[in-house]
Amino acid sequence: MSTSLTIRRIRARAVLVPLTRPVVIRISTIQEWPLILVDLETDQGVVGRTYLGPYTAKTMRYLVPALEDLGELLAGRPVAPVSLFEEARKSLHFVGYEGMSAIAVAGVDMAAWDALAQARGLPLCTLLGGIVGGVRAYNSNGLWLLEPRAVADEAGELLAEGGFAALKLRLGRERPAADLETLARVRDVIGPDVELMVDYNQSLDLEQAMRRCHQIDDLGLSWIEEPLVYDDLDGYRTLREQLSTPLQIGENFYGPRALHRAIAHRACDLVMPDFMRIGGVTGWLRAAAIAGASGVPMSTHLYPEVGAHVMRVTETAHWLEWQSWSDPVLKEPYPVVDGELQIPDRPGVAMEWDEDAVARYAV
Ligand code: SMN
Ligand code: MG
Repeated sequence: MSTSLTIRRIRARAVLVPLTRPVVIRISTIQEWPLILVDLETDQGVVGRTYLGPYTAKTMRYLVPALEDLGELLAGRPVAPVSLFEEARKSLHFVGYEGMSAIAVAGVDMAAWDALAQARGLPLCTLLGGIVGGVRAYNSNGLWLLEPRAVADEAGELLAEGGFAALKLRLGRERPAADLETLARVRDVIGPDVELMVDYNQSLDLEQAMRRCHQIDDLGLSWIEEPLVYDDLDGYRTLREQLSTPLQIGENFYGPRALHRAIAHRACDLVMPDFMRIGGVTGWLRAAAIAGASGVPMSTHLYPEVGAHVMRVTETAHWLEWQSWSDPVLKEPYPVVDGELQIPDRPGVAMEWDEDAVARYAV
């Protein structure tokens, strides 16, 4: 049976949502989280929804018109996500399909998958061949580059937020000793059994990374994420050969081929694509096939709702990154129970906007 759903237009709205715990990393501090709310309207009344979180408020000025332009291009087309993905991407070949182009296409893709699943009356993971359920998650809501004592206190709070068994800590302070003190204090608070990941957010050069990663290599960490600038695959490979802790990268992969390149280059042990960069659900499924065939564990980056659905059908599914940053604009945020994000048994990805909140945070 062919789909009877056709695209009418794409509506994109920018909001700035206040963060309970501001993001503090070496390269910036973020107090309010920018979100573009994407509504893919169909002629049949179904509305596919997703959001994009492009890190800076100003970026939204370029992405909103790009999304609306794609809506004009695709108006009248059937809601067939893979075909839409190809057409949207090809329309941007000349400008290149990384960066803003890729992010806009990912937004269309995620909204299209949501619309299709809604129209079929199935949760997205069911449409993809999986079963609704929980997905093991780590709490990534905090533990930024604050003073060591404050970070340790926060670690206790974060564990209690949803019965979590894993947390991610940010590293890369000016003084390596302050990072080490933070790790020791956090471990004291959480005990030996909680899994701990660390993220340097690309803040080190190779020489610093060698020194600083060796200092933490025997702490039983679950992974060390992005110590180097994201595209230095040679550096990552060198580092990986020296470390026993798994090296994690992927939030900056633009498209499945970037993931393939990193794995083929032996630059990492683990991968964690971001939905707006890997190419939404379509890009994720293609990347997951490569990670699966290579035996590389795959985790999500941001986008916990759509992330939960695709993790249920990902061969090497590892950890879901959980943040509650979009919760303020959602009517019914996904619950966390015993450290697992629970997929609701509702059609699509089931994200309806809380329109009062959207009006409050509109920019
Ligand atoms: C991150 C995510 C969002 C904002 C800043 C940093 C981080 C992560 O790299 O992996 O969670
Ligand atoms: Mg990261």
